Amino acid sequence: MKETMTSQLAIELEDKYGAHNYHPLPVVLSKGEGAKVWDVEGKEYFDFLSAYSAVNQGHCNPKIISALIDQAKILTLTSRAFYNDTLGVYEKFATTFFGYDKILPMNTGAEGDETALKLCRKWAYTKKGVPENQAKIIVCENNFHGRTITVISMSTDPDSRGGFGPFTPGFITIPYNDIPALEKALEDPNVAGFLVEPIQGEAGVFVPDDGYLSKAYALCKAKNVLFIADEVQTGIARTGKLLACDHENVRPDILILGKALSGGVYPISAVLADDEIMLCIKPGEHGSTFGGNPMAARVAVAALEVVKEEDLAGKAEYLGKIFRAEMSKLIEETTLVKKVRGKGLLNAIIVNDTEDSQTAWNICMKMAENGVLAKPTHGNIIRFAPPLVITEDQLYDAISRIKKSILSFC
Ligand code: IF1
Repeated sequence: MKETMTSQLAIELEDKYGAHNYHPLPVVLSKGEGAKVWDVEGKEYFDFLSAYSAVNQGHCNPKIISALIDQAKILTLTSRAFYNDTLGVYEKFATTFFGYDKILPMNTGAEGDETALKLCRKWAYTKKGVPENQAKIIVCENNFHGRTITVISMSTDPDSRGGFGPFTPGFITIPYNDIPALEKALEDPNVAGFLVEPIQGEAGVFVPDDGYLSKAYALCKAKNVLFIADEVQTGIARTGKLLACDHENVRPDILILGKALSGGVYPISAVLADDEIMLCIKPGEHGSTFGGNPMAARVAVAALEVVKEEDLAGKAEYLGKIFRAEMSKLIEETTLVKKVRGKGLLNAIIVNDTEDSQTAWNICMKMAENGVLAKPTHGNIIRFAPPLVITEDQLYDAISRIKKSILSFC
């Protein structure tokens, strides 16, 4: 007899049979629609994490789901050993949508970053003339680009890299949002690229100074170094523009996308670049079994159409201003909230406590009780990133629940 699922049972099953590589909030979700999710017992929540900005188009977006279901009945996977009738259509759509010559389709964000690193190194050896195996890539402290060995080799977070050595060489680490430090690092003639998040998400929604991205881009261009933007979390309208780099009119030499490229329906990532860079990788030099499969091709086109048809960037811009204005009022009302920061609907509050305090976690537990789901990033920072389809009324409703939760600790 099939056991009736309960939250408790779900948690027990995961604890007994699953790796313990996460510490989730004790909420067991079973349904999602738009900006809302429901747990196994039917309790309703506003989702203010959006699976780390993968569900920008809303949970189970009907247009994306119907593209998935439609293609699933026809052809799901061919591998790239053969052509198929969906990939080229997607590639033309996506390169036109973002304004690049070519796209290299992958699956996860980490694979997107890995692909960008390989592309940058290949370009360094074949086009810039960097001696073989001498290419260096500049990265920023407190970055987050994924969990593979080479990607954590770039990380400065002990939790991400501790105990996983030895690490991949060839990275120079500089402070984020520090133009002089970048200028100095660029003096090394073997530098091939600068990989940067336009806003550091995991680090706690660190928004760099206005002009940082454009100055960094100019410095890279002056030294014939590729500007590589990891927009896996900040892209696809999350920060109020299609790409976070658009806020400064910076066009990355290599653009990395993931997460909401599928609206959270399917693992899809991509790297976009112009021919001079992209064609450095020759047939047989890179790929993946599922990269650019027909399901991903159909889902990604639908997900991007939703972004444009529903003006999700405009919504994120407008609603994000309301969110920050309302949350900033808390700074006057309680010492518990030290700062509010973000762009579009990628925001965070800094809880006036130390990194290792339980306060942020306890606030998230109270918010869950009050019907809003969010999770602390580092210790005392709570990220707020609802689906971009949230309505203004829903946003105000969620804000009042968030305020009530925070003020219950005062
Ligand atoms: C986890 C963090 C966020 C990303 C950026 C690449 C990737 C990510 C800017 C890799 C992925 C996810 C990974 C997930 C939780 C989440 C996360 F907390 F880990 F750091 F969003 F901030 N570039 N971020 O944010 O993409 O391979 O996961 O598809 O690992 O716990 P992925």
